[in-house]
Amino acid sequence: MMKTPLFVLMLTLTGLSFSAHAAIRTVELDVANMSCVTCPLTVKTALKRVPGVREAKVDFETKQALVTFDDTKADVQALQKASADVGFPATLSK
Ligand SMILES: [Cu+2]
Repeated sequence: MMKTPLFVLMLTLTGLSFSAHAAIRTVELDVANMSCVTCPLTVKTALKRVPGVREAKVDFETKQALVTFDDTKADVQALQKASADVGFPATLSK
């Protein structure tokens, strides 16, 4: 009967560390000024350099960026600034 409390404790600790570290969020941005197929690469690189960004997909056809980031380290404003700094102002879609 010693294993049950330990197991419960481990679950509790895992749950706590999750809520403290991982607040993963995905947003869609409308990106302005993308005029050729290499523009999305510039935006993608800029977005991925923002601390906390896990993934960035930038689509030339739809002019949109799909960005997944850790909410405790980055925010939409930081993403917008990174994109604008390389010449592509971005706004939150929808
Ligand atoms: Cu271009």
